[in-house]
Amino acid sequence: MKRSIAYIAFFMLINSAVVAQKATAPAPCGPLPNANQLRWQELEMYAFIHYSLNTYTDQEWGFGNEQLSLFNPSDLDCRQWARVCKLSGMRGIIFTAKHHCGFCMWPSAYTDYSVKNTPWKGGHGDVVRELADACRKEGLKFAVYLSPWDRNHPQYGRPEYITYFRNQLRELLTQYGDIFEVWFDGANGGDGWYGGANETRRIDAKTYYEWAETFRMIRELQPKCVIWNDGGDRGDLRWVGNEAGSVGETNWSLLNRLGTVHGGMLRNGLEDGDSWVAAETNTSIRPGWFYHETENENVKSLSRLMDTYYKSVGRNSTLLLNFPIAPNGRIHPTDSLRGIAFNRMINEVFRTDLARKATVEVSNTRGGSRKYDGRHAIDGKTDTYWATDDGVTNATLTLSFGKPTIFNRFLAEEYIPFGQRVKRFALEALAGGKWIQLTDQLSEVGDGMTTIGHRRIICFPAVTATKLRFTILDAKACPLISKVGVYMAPDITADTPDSGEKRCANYYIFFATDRMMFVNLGKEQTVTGFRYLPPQDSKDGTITRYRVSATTDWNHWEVLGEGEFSNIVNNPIWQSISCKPTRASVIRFEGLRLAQGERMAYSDVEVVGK
Ligand code: FUL
Repeated sequence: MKRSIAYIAFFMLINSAVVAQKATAPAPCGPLPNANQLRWQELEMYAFIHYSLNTYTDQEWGFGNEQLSLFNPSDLDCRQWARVCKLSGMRGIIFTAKHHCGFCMWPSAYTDYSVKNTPWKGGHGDVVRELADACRKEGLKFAVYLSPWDRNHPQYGRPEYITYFRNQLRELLTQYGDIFEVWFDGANGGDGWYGGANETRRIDAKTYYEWAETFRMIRELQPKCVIWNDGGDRGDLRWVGNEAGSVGETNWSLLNRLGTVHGGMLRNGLEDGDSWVAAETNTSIRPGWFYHETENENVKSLSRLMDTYYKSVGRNSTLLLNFPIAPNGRIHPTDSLRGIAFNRMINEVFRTDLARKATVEVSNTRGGSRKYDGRHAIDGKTDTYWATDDGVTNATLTLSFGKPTIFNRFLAEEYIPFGQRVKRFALEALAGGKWIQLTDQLSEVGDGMTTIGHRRIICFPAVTATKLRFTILDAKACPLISKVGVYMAPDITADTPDSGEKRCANYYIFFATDRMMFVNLGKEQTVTGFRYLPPQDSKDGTITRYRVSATTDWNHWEVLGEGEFSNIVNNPIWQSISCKPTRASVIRFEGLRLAQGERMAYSDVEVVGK
């Protein structure tokens, strides 16, 4: 008897050795991420911090001639910023070292337009240094935003400016320790102060900045840094084409190294792209990027932030979430509380992975080997995975929970060091003895069951089921699934709605010309402001320069405000104009300049009154 057991054991050993031999490692598929891109992807969420002279002028874009004396925060505390960001689940901070106005938050040796000529700390302060130190102390990574467009610099638009720009970048890359990312904003509105020239300067964003040389310098000075670049040569990662906080349900981490990138490619990537250029979703916790007191009531709600999380991190992207700094030099309490609640909610949703206790069954295992079997998708390790045989691009993984179990979230991750592969998948739950199809509740296009990549999260109404079947319908090569997870998220739909997004249509609105709108209030009243929500689905007719006037007799008009709607094209949010209390029965709203098209357009307007 003993002998026969020994024989059986011997044969089993031989057999598993044969099986193990058949299971060759899967070959990498298509363009692969490099070590920097992989490290960056693991960050998942990191913060943007917008702070500059704009904070003191209540603007989104400074013109470049703002007074240096404005910068004198009473209570600037970079440690508070870092702590709030950390508690909000952010693993790093990207700081606006220089925004479009050209004001430098560090004492650059190459310009006078910096903190060194402000009253703050008698001109001896350096916000970049304080923040870099605070990040290090809190265990966060640090990165810089350096605006290529500089509305202050006299030589902007000429070749000399490129030397200036690189000198500044060198300062940032050599004096503040490790930098994990550089962010080169593509915005270029043309107008600016430019050392007093006060004119419009147009540049060719593709050629003017000579990015190749700048990139070479970055690689040399900070070899572990990733480059975000929107305006010219391809960087290491890409913009998602909007600032609202979502990337496409289909999101390939690929683009072509050369050629023009248009909106659809930013949103969805390029299935057959020749380079790894993964998506970074950037959005602000408030409507604007800079602090505006008028937006204190409009800090994004928890449900809105969770939606953003699912539509960014849950769609194979990272999330770059902005926290503006208030004039006192701190993150506003509403923003910090909301950020912290956001992180707590993420932890709450993903605390218990119901897949970990389930049994798993797959339709195919690579070489029949234990090394690649389905359990690796639920073992909690990121470097093991379930893999199929070469050529098997249609396969199922079924989780059995043992008893009826309620859940409303599904998560899947691919082993991306070997490339992004899955093109399409399906989810079904066995509820009450019947298989029912689950689809993505947040999908804007189709059923949302397309790419996976680093992480894909599918949200659906809660279902009570004994089994969950995950079917890969199509893939570029044998799928490598490092994780599947199943969760039950709390219902947070009763959360505070975004008060800034209400619609008001109590007025009689009509147009005198393509560029002139009248808002008839019906009766005379005291007006203290006017708000404009640009079109939400197209740039056509979006007003970038405006004039608002008021009358009580259609004869005498009082101008309530005139100016620029900064960054309205990329971030088409409510724009607010305040004015001194003025009696009015009709408001005249003029579109002095449009982003595109001939006819001004709007999604909504609102007259603010007493
Ligand atoms: C935009 C800029 O114009 C905004 O001011 C902001 O910095 C945002 C992150 O990028 O393009």
